[in-house]
Amino acid sequence: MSVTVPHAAHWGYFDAVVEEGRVTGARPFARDPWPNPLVEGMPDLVHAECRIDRPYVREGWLRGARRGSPRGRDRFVPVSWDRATRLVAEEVARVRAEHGDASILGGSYGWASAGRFHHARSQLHRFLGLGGGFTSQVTNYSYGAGMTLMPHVLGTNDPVTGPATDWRSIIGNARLMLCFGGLPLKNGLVTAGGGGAHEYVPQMRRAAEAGLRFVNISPLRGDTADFLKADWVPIRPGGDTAMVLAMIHAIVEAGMEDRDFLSRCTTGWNRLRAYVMGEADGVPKTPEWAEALCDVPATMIRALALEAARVPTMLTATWSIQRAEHGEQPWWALVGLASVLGGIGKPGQGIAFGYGSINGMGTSRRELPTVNLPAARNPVGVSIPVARVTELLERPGEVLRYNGRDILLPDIRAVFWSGGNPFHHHQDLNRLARAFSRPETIVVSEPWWTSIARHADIVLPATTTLERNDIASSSRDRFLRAMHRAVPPQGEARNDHDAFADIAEALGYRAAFTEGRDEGAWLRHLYDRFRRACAAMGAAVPEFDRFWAEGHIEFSPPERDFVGFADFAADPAAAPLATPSGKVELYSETIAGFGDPEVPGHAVWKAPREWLGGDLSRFPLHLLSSQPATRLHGQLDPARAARAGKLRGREPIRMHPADAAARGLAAGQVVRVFNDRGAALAGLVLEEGLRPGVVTMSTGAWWDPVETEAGAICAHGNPNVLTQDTGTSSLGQGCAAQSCLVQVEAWQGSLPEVSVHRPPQVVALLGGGQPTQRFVPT
Ligand SMILES: Nc1nc2c(c(=O)[nH]1)N[C@H]1C(S)=C(S)[C@@H](COP(=O)(O)OP(=O)(O)OC[C@H]3O[C@@H](n4cnc5c(=O)[nH]c(N)nc54)[C@H](O)[C@@H]3O)O[C@H]1N2
Ligand SMILES: Nc1nc2c(c(=O)[nH]1)N[C@H]1C(S)=C(S)[C@@H](COP(=O)(O)OP(=O)(O)OC[C@H]3O[C@@H](n4cnc5c(=O)[nH]c(N)nc54)[C@H](O)[C@@H]3O)O[C@H]1N2
Ligand SMILES: [Mo]
Repeated sequence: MSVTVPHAAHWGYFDAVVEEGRVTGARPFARDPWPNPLVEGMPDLVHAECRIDRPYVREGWLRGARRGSPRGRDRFVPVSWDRATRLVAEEVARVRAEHGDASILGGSYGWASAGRFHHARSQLHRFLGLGGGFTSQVTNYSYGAGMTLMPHVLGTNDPVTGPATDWRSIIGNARLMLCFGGLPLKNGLVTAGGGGAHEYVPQMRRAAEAGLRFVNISPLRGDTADFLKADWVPIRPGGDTAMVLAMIHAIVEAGMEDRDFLSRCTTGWNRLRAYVMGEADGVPKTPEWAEALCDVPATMIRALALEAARVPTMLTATWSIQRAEHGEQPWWALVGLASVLGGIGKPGQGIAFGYGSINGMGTSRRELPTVNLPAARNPVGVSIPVARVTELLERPGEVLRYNGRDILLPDIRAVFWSGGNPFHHHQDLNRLARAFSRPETIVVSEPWWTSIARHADIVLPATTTLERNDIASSSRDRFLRAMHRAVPPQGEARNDHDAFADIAEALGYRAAFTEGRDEGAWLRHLYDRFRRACAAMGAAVPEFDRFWAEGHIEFSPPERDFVGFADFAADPAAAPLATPSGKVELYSETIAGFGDPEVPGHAVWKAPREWLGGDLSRFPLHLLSSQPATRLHGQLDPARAARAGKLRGREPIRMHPADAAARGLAAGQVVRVFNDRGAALAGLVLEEGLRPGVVTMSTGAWWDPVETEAGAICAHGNPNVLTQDTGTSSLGQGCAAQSCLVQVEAWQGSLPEVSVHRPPQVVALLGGGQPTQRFVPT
């Protein structure tokens, strides 16, 4: 007997097939125009060998090894839920009493699962917030630099997060779309909060059919779909700012800048112009100047600039190009180019970031509320920019400069992580691991033995999404999804909400945490709030019971195209931007006032430390670590698609055939990718459509450190052992993973086993529930 139940993940809505208490399949949502095959991996996740079957405590921690003890190597001791709950409660109480609330790091960055009630990070924040607060994290890994910059420049992050000028408007009005970083197909498989409709490909197909001309400015030809028939401009990674400044130069030189827009709608054009034309520093930013930096022929830069000045043009850049040293600059320069073209606020023109980064950017959608767990207030006012987590642990008592402020870094004693994996998302993992030896206690809730679970002292086994009821909701999707529980909790796994409710009880605030509701009551409550908010905006939504029975709600798209900044461009005095001047700030007095010569008041060219234009004597290849086609980050790594994508069990590295030939390397071979920060094994794939000198590896292979004759190495191929852990700049302090040089050589040794998809070593239990080994808890 098999039944199907409606459900959802970030990688798409699906119907789970359940047979005899097991999830045996998943069928994509019937209404999805471009269904995501990754949903088929759901059974592999629920019933994975690496599920955490019960609570555990690190053996060394039980013996009293706390601050300074290396994590990630000890065995784990199975404990009961009662004991785990008590240990966590005692630690929270002790650390709060001895060191203060700010000594708990609870930022817990990460994507967790799609359901909005059981969203692990939201549950954790609620639990820690109501208990006295915690040190938190602001911004994100996706566009941390860009989202700090844009409020200064445009007064909003709408062109990054949406709503952004929609595809209908682009298709109907633009003739040219310049795509920095392309519009990679793989990125459109994912919607934060779950998507019922993958509109990414259908929209682009319509654009191609309408005759819109695309230009793919990216080191990788495959960053635009073949059907777009895009011209490929294989730019040097990190060179975008130079190219964009030179396009501005070419347009000004031709006298084609939109003077009306520049004077009505921007401030500081004279400053940016003086810099670009070389009046400020004696270096005109000509296409010839840029060619030497970004390695795009000056003739091509000039031709593209003048074409953009002649025809209605939409500009876009992927989020990844700001995930680099000085990552703020290419985006700021692009706002400058969009202003010079005068397209901001006109139908189908202007600029937005991320049409190529995630499903739903530019999808027509009514502005409606989403379902969300209400956040509890966090009484501790300390937050760090998320990608500075290693520094936080390394430099207590010191100051971190961020966005014009000095943040005094607290001394972190306890770390909580739920629904995120810093050993997936963070850079320079060997350094992160050293920093993770500093706290006294690390508590992690996870369904699987991911690297963050392996670095915990107390491990709480969480249910997977298919073991609970929930609601999926995304601001970038026109559906709302009922997520029905498919199977009971596996092993002793529990919902994060229930685990934190019990810990809150031990600490005396269960009622505040649960508000007296169980899962069912919470879902009705959150849904009713959403329904009322929709009603206030004139949208009728069915009652909960009907929604739940039918499995989803669909909202019809709005009748009118959405054009970002239309009101502002029509009348900047009547609809000013939320910037100090009310206009687009091509020069920002605020940023200039922060006083960092690396980030002056307008977009500038600053050469990165690690890129192909610099010193290549030791590490001559530029490594781009991109989003994986076969996974979402580290999630789904144990599932079928990701496994099938590996070569001899290792993550692929893509390299131009000429670079491989120069090293005597052949396709299919296992290679060692290395620099001074670390080394990883990878399976070699040759790629003609890649700029020579650039190699790419996807993120997400679970970190599997092993000691070999050649030193420590990730046996599996996690690129974050290689990436540099530095802020984009003192302005955004974003993740700069894309500025990374490496070398690649044949792997000569015997192949170490990849064992990270199996549970770690556990101290075995005998019948009575006591560990076989004697240990003395202290
Ligand atoms: N080198 C390099 N690094 C990067 C990037 C890059 O481009 N290059 N990109 C960055 C970006 S943009 C991002 S967004 C980050 C992503 O980084 P993360 O969001 O941290 O990555 P995920 O693997 O999605 O982590 C989510 C974790 O939540 C766990 N989880 C899922 N469901 C539940 C649940 O119900 N309960 C609990 N407790 N846990 C659950 C999963 O097992 C998983 O370990 O990575 C960043 N890192
Ligand atoms: N399948 C899948 N889709 C995903 C995700 C996933 O894990 N899996 N993650 C989602 C998340 S959290 C995010 S934030 C988005 C991220 O979306 P992005 O940040 O846009 O994704 P990336 O793959 O890092 O980069 C896109 C392309 O930019 C190009 N590029 C890199 N550096 C440069 C440069 O210096 N100059 C130029 N011109 N091009 C460059 C690369 O060739 C790359 O293919 O993806 C989302 N979509
Ligand atoms: Mo992201």
